[in-house]
Amino acid sequence: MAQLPVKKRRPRRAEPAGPAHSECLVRFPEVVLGLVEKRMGASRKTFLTSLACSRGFRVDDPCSAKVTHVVSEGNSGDEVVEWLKKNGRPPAKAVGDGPALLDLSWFTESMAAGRPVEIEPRHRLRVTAPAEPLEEKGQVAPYICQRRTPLLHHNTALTDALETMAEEARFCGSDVRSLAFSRAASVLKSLPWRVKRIQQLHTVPCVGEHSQRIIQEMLEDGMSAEVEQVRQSERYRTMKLFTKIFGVGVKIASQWYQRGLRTLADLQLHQIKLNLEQQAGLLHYEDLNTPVELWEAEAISQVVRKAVEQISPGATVTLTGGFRRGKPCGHDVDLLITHPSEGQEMGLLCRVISILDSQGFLLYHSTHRNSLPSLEDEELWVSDHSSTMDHFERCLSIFHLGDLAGSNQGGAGAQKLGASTGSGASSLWKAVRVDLVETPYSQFPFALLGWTGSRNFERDLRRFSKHEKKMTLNSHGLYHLEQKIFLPAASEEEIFQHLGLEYILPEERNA
Ligand code: 8DG
Ligand code: CA
Ligand code: CA
Repeated sequence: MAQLPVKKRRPRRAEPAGPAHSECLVRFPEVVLGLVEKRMGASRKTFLTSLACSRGFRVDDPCSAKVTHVVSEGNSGDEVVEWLKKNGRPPAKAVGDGPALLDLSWFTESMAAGRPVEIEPRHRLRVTAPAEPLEEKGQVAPYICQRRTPLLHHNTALTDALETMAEEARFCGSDVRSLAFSRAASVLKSLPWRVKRIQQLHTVPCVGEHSQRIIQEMLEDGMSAEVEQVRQSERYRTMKLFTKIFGVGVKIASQWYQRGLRTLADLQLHQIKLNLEQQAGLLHYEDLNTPVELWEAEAISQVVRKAVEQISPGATVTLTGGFRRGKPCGHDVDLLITHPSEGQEMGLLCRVISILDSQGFLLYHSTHRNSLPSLEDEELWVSDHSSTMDHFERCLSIFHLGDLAGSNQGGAGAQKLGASTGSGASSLWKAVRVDLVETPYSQFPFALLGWTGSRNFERDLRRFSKHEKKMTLNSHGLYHLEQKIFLPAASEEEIFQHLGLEYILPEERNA
């Protein structure tokens, strides 16, 4: 990591990089840094500017409209916004419209990596000033991707009830009904107020008649008899038990239920034939249904990162899925692997898997080969499945998470504990589900958007693209169906721009 000199404070107006810097070779034309002098001081700013230029970054006056990444040290997000305003930068029209406001940690990591690293939630400065509302007062946008949906919201009891109903409908094979409940739950999560009366929802979209009935019951009685009945029902409980086995979907669980099976032990009693995935799922049932915590996800990311760097220096590993949306825990770990030189990523995943396997990290894995003939094939983008297709090389795995917290040495720790015979709460190690995906650099922003979720957010983003913009969006790219062109993007922000949508931060996609 770059050694930074001790801070020196000298109040002076921010200045653009001098002529010496402009002579440096620009390697990242899409990124323009602006360093905030407040608290950083002029001499340190000059040093950091030279450092950035020597690494191929453009640096400009932070108040310039060209700046895409504003970096500051020791200031809060609000202080930076205030400082920019005072120094003449026009205010952003909406949250997300304007440069990313970043802590120095993003800068130092980027300098160390020799390229702009992926912006993670921890890099962003929090702006608490009231955001420009996305919707007119009293109006809620119809598509989830037009709304901001935080992780913590005001209507948890109602959304839990609706999500139970959505799950029950899915267990019955009624995807349409399930989606309706799920959409109603999503919209309630986005409301910046607590629902107290059903009348408040009359102008809110996506809350159908049945959802309204459930909500009304909840508001009047504090519970819904219908939801409680579902939760207590033998079928719902059994379906939940079975579908929580990795590799078991609604169809199989339903067949087992029809045959009279009710417990995990029944699977053995009835000598049910399980595939390898399901066998692993059953063997590690308890662990795989214990939430994965953020530190565990980060420890696994680090193990994968080490293996990746061993094979291909410069390649990156990005933690995505729910953790990228700011969730403190999740049901699995989703990792995207790419390399800034297009083509260098090819075969990487396969070799990473083989290293991880030899280090004793993999309890189970199954790789899915890239089956994509050619993205240039227009038929592919016009077909019905185009928006959900995902042809990346990927691996569904179960990781052996050793005593990483104690040893902080992935391989060594896991090997030491590799002889453990079982998982479970009392064991020193834990089985964790991990999805690994290899993506070409040019498709990375699309893959990142696609794998960040939530599923509801993604579904509506694709629906919006198709119905409102005549475009097909998936984890590989964005295709304009009428103009018959691909719309490339170097960041998630650019994809939102192509779609004419305000940028929604990952933490606001918890629909
Ligand atoms: P959790 O693990 O925290 O409980 O939730 P999550 O991270 O939101 O859910 P997830 O099931 O791990 O899925 C994360 C995102 O990845 C979600 O938006 C859906 C997406 N995703 C898959 N499989 C595939 C796939 O095959 N292709 C694409 N493009 N996305 C996928 O889960
Ligand atoms: Ca996940
Ligand atoms: Ca996943």
